[in-house]
Amino acid sequence: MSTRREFFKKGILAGAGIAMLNKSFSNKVLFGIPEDNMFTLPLLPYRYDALEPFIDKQTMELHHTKHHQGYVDKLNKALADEKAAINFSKVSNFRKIELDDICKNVSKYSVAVRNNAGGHYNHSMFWKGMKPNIGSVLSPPSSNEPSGKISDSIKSTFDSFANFKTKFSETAMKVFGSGWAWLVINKNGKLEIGSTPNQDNPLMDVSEFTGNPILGLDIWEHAYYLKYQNKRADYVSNWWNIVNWEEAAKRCEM
Ligand code: MN3
Repeated sequence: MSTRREFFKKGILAGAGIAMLNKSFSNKVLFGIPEDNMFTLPLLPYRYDALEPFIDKQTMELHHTKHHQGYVDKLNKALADEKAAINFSKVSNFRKIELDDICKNVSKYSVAVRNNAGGHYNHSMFWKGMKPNIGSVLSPPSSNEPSGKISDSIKSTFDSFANFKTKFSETAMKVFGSGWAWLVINKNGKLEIGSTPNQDNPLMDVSEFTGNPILGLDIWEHAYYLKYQNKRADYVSNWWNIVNWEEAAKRCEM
């Protein structure tokens, strides 16, 4: 029997076992079983001071080592709690859950999983969605505009890159309290701008705004308050200098 079929068969047997053990349980997470401490903090693809002067080193370090680490730790704990609640001990490891799967099926999980899976997904994407743009002594940082297919899509959807930036920035400014601004590919295959509250994201089955995330901007005060205080507009306009358009273009192809 092929490994794949064996794997699949084990999955079915394990699933049946769970169903027998937990007849009264509401079938949460039955599509997959969390492993202990399965999620870890990803390394940044650049140094903490690499996004200066647009995002300062101290903000980056705290944001990554405290905030993002916190989401990872709490996600692992929340998944372990769900696992304990449905007595998964005999059937562990039959399928590794991917972070995307959790987001897409997040209505089946606890609020703690929703908040922290979102926090982990959103920040992992946020770091990769930025890159250094230091310019040089003689020239200011480059204008940092996309090129190729993603640039064409932006122009055909929003008329111009400038219009797109204005619309995205307005959306970011309108987020009340904490949340995220997004560029996604929606279910019609079109680029669309929107926002989500808290650590929700457009992959989530509970989200009003849905799509495949291409770019995400963290609008929580912890993302900018040390450097920008209450001036969110300055944070947003400076962020355009460090958007990683190559990464965004890659995500369009996924
Ligand atoms: Mn954050």
